[in-house]
Amino acid sequence: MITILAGGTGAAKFVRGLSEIVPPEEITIISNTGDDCVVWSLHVSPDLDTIMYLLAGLLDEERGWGVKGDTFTCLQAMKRYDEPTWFQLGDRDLATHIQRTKWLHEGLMLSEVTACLCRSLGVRARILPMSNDRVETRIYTPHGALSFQEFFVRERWSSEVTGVEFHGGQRALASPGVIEAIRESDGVVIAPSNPITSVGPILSVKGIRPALVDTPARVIAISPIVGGQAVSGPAGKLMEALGYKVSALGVTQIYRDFLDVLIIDEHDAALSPEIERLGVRVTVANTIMHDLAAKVDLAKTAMECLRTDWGRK
Ligand code: FO1
Repeated sequence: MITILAGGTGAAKFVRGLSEIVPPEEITIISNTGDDCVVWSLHVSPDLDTIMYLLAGLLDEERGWGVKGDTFTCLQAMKRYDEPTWFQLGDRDLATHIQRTKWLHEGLMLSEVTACLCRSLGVRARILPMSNDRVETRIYTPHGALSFQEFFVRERWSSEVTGVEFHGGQRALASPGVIEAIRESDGVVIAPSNPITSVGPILSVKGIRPALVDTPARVIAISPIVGGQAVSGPAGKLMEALGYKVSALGVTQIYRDFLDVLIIDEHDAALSPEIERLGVRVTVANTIMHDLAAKVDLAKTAMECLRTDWGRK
């Protein structure tokens, strides 16, 4: 069993490659829910849905979110009611949010709802929300706090960032199966996701970070920072705002207490000695996943890192 900590488009690309070489029944994905939002009274879980759609063969892989070939007729109609339409929900995607919201109102937990949605869509890998409790990523700016989607989509991450909070994280309990997956896996992979706002909320949930520190499984991560820049999105901006170096070294600092191996890009090979001085082994590979072959190659590298005999933890 391989457990992946995932959030956003980088994770989806990695899981796409992994799904070509590991049977779905052997994959558990622990997904960020700090980006969840309520749109038109519907509960939207973007990172859960991205992985779910990917594994169901429904994801718009070019955009990195939503359902491929979706239409936006409802969104256009909502404009006539002066409802906010900056967060674009497609018509087919809406069915997922309507169903999720219905089941949540009927009293199911988010993890149960996710399992039901996955079953309906034929997803055989296990997708677990990090928590059934609400953990909300808040981005602080000089003009006040924004939710993650306000910062990321509405403001196109242009606001100055003065802080990040995972509101509710310390009280939140890991959802059923999360701690066991980390403890009992053959390996744990932190996907090449934003370490602050995709992986950070997962690590904020009570018990998850200690489980990563204690697990007998090897824990590896793939750096989402290449050549001093995020491969996509605001990871660099957020790392800088929180005082980390925008480099694979900064990624190491964030994960250092539980990380065994960091996969860094070929462009960053020169950082290897400094990273290894922090007690983390390094593997150098092409981490830019432009096509399916590159996604599969990176997944194979990650699986080799889990298998290589580097001695015990
Ligand atoms: N990202 C955008 O950049 N613009 C959107 O309008 C947008 C809508 C959207 C709807 C459903 C969904 O599941 C994801 C959506 N995303 C959109 C992506 C989302 O903001 C990000 O993938 C994550 O929250 C970051 O991991």
